[in-house]
Amino acid sequence: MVTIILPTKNEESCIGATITKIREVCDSPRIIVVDGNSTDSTVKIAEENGIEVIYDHGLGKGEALRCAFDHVNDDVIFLDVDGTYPIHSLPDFIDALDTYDLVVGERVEFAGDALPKLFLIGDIISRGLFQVLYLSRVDNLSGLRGIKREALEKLSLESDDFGIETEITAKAVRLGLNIKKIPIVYNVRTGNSKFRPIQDGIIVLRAMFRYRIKKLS
Ligand SMILES: Nc1nc2c(ncn2[C@@H]2O[C@H](COP(=O)(O)OP(=O)(O)OP(=O)(O)O)[C@@H](O)[C@H]2O)c(=O)[nH]1
Ligand SMILES: [Mg+2]
Repeated sequence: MVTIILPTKNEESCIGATITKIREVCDSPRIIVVDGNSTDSTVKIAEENGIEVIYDHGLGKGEALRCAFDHVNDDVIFLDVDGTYPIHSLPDFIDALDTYDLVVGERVEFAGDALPKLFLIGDIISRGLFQVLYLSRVDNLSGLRGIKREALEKLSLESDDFGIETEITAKAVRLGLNIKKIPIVYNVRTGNSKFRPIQDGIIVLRAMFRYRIKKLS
């Protein structure tokens, strides 16, 4: 069984459409929203759509995802609700979780202006550095992933912030987990980004080095 986890913070412009699209392509999916105390109608729209909503403790996307991982006992898939990730590919992620520990939506194409120049440069640096440090080519920032429950236990995640995807990727590589990359197109975002290029860029870099040297049990 797989639970689809949707982290949200003020995403009223896209949460409804995302839920509808997931239901169109997945057979009776279990979906939960983990919300970061949105001040708009995000939670209301999710609940009107019959979705269970839980809340993080205000520390960031990483903490939100960890709350959701703890809340369920299933394998998990998580993705941004902002329209950037291809929902039609979710069945491939669900299938891949039969065989793989970690399934990563590898962003191989950026549609239109999906990533502004500064973000694109940051993304190239991040992926290049990850490859140098971990000798592995995986999209360490992709926000569309599936993780098997047993793998989640092994990862012992601790990031509160936007370092979470890098932590997952780094630990999965170092622990020798079975990783499947599914090529995806990254689309233009609906609504406002929560990613702050400088602060969050530094957080990602810190995670990259921390999980290179940290002793893993
Ligand atoms: N629960 C919760 N969700 C968050 C928090 N911060 C961001 N999110 C959600 O996590 C997802 C990723 O945030 P984004 O703002 O899309 O960040 P990003 O994908 O790096 O940046 P873009 O490329 O601009 O989309 C979105 O669905 C957000 O609503 C938070 O503190 N708590
Ligand atoms: Mg996003």
